[in-house]
Amino acid sequence: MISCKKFFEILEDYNFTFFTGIPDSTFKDLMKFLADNNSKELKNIVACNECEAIALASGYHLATNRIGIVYMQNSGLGKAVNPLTSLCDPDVHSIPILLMIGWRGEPGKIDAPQHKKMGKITLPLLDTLQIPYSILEPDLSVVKNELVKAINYFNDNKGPYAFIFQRGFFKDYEMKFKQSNRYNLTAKEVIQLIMDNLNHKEIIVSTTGYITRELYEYRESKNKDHHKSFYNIGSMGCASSIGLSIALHKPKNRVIVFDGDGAAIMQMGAFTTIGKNSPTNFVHIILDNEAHESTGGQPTNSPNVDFVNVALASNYKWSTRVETSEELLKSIDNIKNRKGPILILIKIKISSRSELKRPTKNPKEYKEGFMRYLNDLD
Ligand SMILES: Cc1ncc(C[n+]2csc(CCOP(=O)(O)OP(=O)(O)O)c2C)c(N)n1
Repeated sequence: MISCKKFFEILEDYNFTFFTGIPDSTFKDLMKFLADNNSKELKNIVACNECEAIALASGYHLATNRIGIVYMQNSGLGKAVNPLTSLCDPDVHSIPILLMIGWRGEPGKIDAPQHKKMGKITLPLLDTLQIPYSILEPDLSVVKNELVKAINYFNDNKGPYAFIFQRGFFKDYEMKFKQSNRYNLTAKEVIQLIMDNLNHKEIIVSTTGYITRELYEYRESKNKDHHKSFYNIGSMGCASSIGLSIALHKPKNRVIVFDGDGAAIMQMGAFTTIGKNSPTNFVHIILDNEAHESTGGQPTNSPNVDFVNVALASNYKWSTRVETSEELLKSIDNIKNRKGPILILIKIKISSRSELKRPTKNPKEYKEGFMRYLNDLD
């Protein structure tokens, strides 16, 4: 394992001080180090998705003639393919970027099912994209040599170059400034309060990360009726669109989407599709902890986003913000006879529970149970 500080010092020696991306737990300690050291010389912009991160690093290069670093989980490589091929590629504008990619689902290692395919194809995908890469060993002299190789490539080819990181690369970093907020509700309490107050005919879709794991744990502790939820364990940001389409095609049942602020921001355009298609049976619930908690609590842009008015401006029919269990109970009661699309924004605290369970079966089994449930609703 490598110290975050020493790793950063090597990058800094070679003039790499601009970072942007979407966090992956592989980089959680490096992210903490960057947050503690954000300054005029060192800048880290947490982007809304990996496509945007590539664009930000490109703008940085255009403005400064320096090379930016984009960090991402390999799941985000798919999102980045378009700007990598049509913006940065040596066949187009030829913009050098150093990619730092966390290798989830690495073949032969145990990881969650949503990472399996991308884990297998990460290196072949980079080959197809003609992006050279090094799988970094956690050794400072190796890092230095590989960086020199990347710089030589940038000098000759002016295109993206990737460093691949296996899990456990970075040593733990104790953060001086702890990310927190002023809210009291936890994700567990919110899910329990809402689920206990539904009539159980609702169709539930939940977003990737801890929110799905909280819902799964709730269902485990009650009737184990997992078939009433679609656990969207991958495809971050897509839960609301999956829910929208189910709502349009199952108009007699209410669809509740449990979303995260990071996920909602990642695909913020979905608000406009929801508003345009306006299903009356659609309820969008954002559990907003102002952080990407599932990957280590890195901040999102949420403190600057007025989700309630974004929803109304996108043609949702009702929208509210709650901070306490009393307000939440009131709003659950309030929406019983209201037509959607509805947004409930719930401000919650960062309250990670590392012992949270994960869905244990093959995702296909859950999907099949869910489809049978939807089919029987008619
Ligand atoms: C395209 C993509 N990029 C990054 C990730 C890694 N990732 C998984 S969960 C998560 C954070 C989600 O944040 P939010 O929606 O706010 O929910 P929270 O974790 O705070 O509950 C991230 C970045 C991913 N799954 N997919």
